[in-house]
Amino acid sequence: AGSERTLAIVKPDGVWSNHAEEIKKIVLASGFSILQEKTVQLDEESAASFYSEHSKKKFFRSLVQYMISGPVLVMVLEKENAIADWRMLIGPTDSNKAKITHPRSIRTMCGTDAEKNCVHGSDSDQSAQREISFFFSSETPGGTVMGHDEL
Ligand code: YYY
Ligand code: MG
Repeated sequence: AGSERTLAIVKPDGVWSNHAEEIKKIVLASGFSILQEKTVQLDEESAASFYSEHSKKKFFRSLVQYMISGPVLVMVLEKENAIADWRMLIGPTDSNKAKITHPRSIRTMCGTDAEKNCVHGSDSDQSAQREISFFFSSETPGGTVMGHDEL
């Protein structure tokens, strides 16, 4: 028990399709606190670094291009069991499968396929710590912060 933190991202397709506000409402209605948030434009190097665990996969180059195709909304979420509960809310990786098995999930709501799946969630406590510091520590800023005026 006790509170836990996870990293959530609304990916470029989710920002483009105007789902960021709706997703934030779901986050808050589900009992999470949003501790920090920012909108950032990732560059190729930072997107590749964020997803470095997948660097040998055949989808990696396409994934990096997708992640830099527009701004993303990055949030630190906190609640008891935040990591597993956020993964449960977003649903399975492939939005096409989510539509069948998890019809009420966020990836069903705004994702398209196995790549353009609208949202990210840390998959473990170790990943959450790495990903939160990736975006929110001053040493590794993880992309250019966008003023909301520019969006
Ligand atoms: O953690 P999660 O995002 O659900 O999936 P991962 O297996 O960690 O893959 C990360 C990311 O890679 C996924 O969100 C989309 C992309 N991807 C892909 O483009 N094609 C696949 N077949 C699998 C994953
Ligand atoms: Mg993952």
